[in-house]
Amino acid sequence: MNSLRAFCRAVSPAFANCELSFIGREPINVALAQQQHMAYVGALIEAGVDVIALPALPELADSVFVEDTVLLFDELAVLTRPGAASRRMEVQAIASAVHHCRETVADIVAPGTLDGGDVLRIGKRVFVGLSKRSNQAAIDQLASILKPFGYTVTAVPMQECLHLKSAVTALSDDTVLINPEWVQAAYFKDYQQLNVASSEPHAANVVRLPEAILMPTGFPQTQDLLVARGFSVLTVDVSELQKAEGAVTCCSVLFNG
Ligand code: CIR
Repeated sequence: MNSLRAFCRAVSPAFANCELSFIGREPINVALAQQQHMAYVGALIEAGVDVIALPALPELADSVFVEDTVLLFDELAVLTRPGAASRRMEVQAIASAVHHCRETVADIVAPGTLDGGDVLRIGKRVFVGLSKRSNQAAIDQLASILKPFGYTVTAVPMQECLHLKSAVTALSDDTVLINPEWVQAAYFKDYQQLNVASSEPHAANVVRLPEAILMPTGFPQTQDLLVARGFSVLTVDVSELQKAEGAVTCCSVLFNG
């Protein structure tokens, strides 16, 4: 288990039919989304990640957002039950690949609903957004599944954004990047907190790589804040993925392999 690996799935030709919850629908250039996704995968590979590239699923519009379908811990995997019914088939599509990576695979079951975008793991602590997509039943199931492995699970109420990781992600084991308008900072009181620039509410969603933070282009003030704190920052243009309410964490499931 010493290399960093990631599942990524190519953008579906049906991408323009994506689910939307908190933003309005704008025309999506699917070919450009596919190019941007390839550049995102390229950035992961360049950063030393061993990417497992999964094929596009023509029927499943949102399937590029693999993060929502599975949680990968060192000890086990947890297949989710996404909150949007249109996305549940995505879980079946990734299950066999997941079984190749972990011997223990648990499932979130009805009435639980859970999107991986709501799950923020920092060390042995797991924060789960109580969002439009993820409910208390799933959080209770996850807590029981993870307890034998020493993880503690905390439910975090949230508003005005799709997923917990739209509002807060980890920059390191002791620092989070947070938009305190969308989630209460008190839940993360055990961590140093760096607030996104107030003019860049969507900037909190970043991917923590071993040597750098990967974030979307278009958030220059927050990027400067990270650099001033000593983080090395890589950027990718994900404008077409953002029109589908996605960002950078959602396009990969990172795990130790
Ligand atoms: C959805 O509404 O499910 C997709 N259009 C966007 C999902 C983005 N996922 C994520 O940030 N983890």
